Amino acid sequence: MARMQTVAAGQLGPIGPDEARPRVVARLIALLEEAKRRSCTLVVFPEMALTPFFPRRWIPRQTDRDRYFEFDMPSPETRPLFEAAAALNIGFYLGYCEAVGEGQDIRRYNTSVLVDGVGRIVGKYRKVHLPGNAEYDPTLKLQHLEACYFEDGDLGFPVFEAFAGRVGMLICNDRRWPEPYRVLALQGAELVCLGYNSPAFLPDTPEQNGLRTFHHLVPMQAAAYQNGMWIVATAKAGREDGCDMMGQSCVIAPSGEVVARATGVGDELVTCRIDLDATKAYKRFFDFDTYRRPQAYRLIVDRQGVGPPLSRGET
Ligand code: CDV
Repeated sequence: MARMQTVAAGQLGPIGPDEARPRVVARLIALLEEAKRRSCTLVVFPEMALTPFFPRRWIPRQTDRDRYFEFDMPSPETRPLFEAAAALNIGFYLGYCEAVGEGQDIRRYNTSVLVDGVGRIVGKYRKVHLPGNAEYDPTLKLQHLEACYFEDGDLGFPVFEAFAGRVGMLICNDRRWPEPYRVLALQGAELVCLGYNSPAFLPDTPEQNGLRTFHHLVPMQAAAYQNGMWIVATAKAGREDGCDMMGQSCVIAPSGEVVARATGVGDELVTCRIDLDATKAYKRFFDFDTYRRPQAYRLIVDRQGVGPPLSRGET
């Protein structure tokens, strides 16, 4: 039996430095309205979908950083998005900067929420793999200060029953690591929603020769196939705050094939009709119950970085 959903990547063009939340929310609502015309049930928006990607800037004072954070979700400014989604009966994934707590005890995360078709938050994820520097380094051509502005996500990789299936969430750099997908797949995830902000060029990396898009896609395509899952990956695109973003939002099938892809670098809805039951053939092929050998993989959780070779018989 097919479990069909029409899903969309709600790609965003750049968000201006002084673009107020209500203006951004209006852009998100316009994408939801287009999604309704195309019969979508779920729209995946990018990482930090309410603000510019501020970690590429050094902002010394916390009070100045806090304008990028949401202390409530929804807030008076973001509630219209939730109301529009409920009125249109469309769910969404939204990436944003989350602040929790009060006074001296405020914690800040790079977060996403999954919202169902009646405007209810059904899941939250906090980014685990925060790239970049924990301190400002003036010698770098491009700052990336996520590790300075956010704490590591503390919610693990949860999976939620939603949209007729099991849904997990990841954020940007998470997509380059194999472990998150497998942790989601071990909980039966069939669909992974992922928002990202990836520069089109990264100075000081081995990606100067046109490999950026390849390195964006190859881990997701491998993960979709190895774990039997759909992936909807959504970019912030275009030139934002002096930085060209890669765009390339896409939908990846459990076969590992890219089945839908953005063509531009502005606000754009990439839609795809997916069958969650198409995951089954791949999950059956890899048949974790029969073929996985966790006892042989112990090093993956016991060791963080590279160390000496194991002794004979050790795992
Ligand atoms: N926002 C990100 O996580 N960006 C990273 C870059 C900086 C490596 C990414 O994986 O695209």
